[in-house]
Amino acid sequence: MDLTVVIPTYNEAENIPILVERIFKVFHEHSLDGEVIIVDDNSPDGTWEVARQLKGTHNLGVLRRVDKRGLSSAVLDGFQMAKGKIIGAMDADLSHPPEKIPELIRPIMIGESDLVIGSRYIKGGNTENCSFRRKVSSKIATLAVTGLTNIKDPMSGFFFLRKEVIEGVEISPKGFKIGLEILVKGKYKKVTEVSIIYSDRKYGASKLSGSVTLDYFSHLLRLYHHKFLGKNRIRNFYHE
Ligand SMILES: Nc1nc2c(ncn2[C@@H]2O[C@H](COP(=O)(O)OP(=O)(O)O)[C@@H](O)[C@H]2O)c(=O)[nH]1
Ligand SMILES: [Mg+2]
Repeated sequence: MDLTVVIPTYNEAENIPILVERIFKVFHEHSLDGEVIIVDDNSPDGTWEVARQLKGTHNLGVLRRVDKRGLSSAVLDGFQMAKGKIIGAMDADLSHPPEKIPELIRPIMIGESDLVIGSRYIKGGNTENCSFRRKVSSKIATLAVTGLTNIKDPMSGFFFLRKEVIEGVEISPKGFKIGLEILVKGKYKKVTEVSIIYSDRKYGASKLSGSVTLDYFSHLLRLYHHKFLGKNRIRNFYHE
């Protein structure tokens, strides 16, 4: 199988049918042998049930977790189930355009890259419909990681990688930024950014809260510690 797209969900019942249709349309149009895995943490709005009803003819897996909560751990559980040679993640809230998937996986498919990030902050990328507050907090969060990576949008939740990049790597299930964790700890030679237009959610609410922000900074401290005091200090800072 070419690729697996993992979608973490929490209260995304309105978004998920629209997103799933768009992804499989893209797979079909580009003759991609792909699967989608939705990892839902027992959403009160029944996202897992809505997702199960979409299975039909689609190559769609639904994991309903009742004992766990958290974005990064959901993506990791999805990766465990993945059958694709290329694995990746995207948000459920229609912020990430699935039509970009072929462009994102191409450098990996042709062996030019190991990890590809959908980037808002390179030429051609942008954010739409985002409040000023949200734009500023995203920029601050991104500035805070400049010592960890020179990637322009390391906080992106839209990314793909060769499965081997995280094989045998200890990836923390805590936190909201699994892509950043992979950028810092993953085994890769080349990482590429591909521009995307990010559009803020129309339906449902963001799960980013005060406690998530605190978690974010403690996560960053752990990653800085890993990078500068850990065993693999120099790995992956400079990307050509
Ligand atoms: N499974 C799971 N998914 C989550 C959790 N928190 C957020 N998500 C999903 O992760 C994605 C990003 O979350 P979102 O609230 O849009 O974050 P924001 O875009 O940073 O405001 C969405 O698809 C959410 O439904 C969680 O605790 N568990
Ligand atoms: Mg969102």
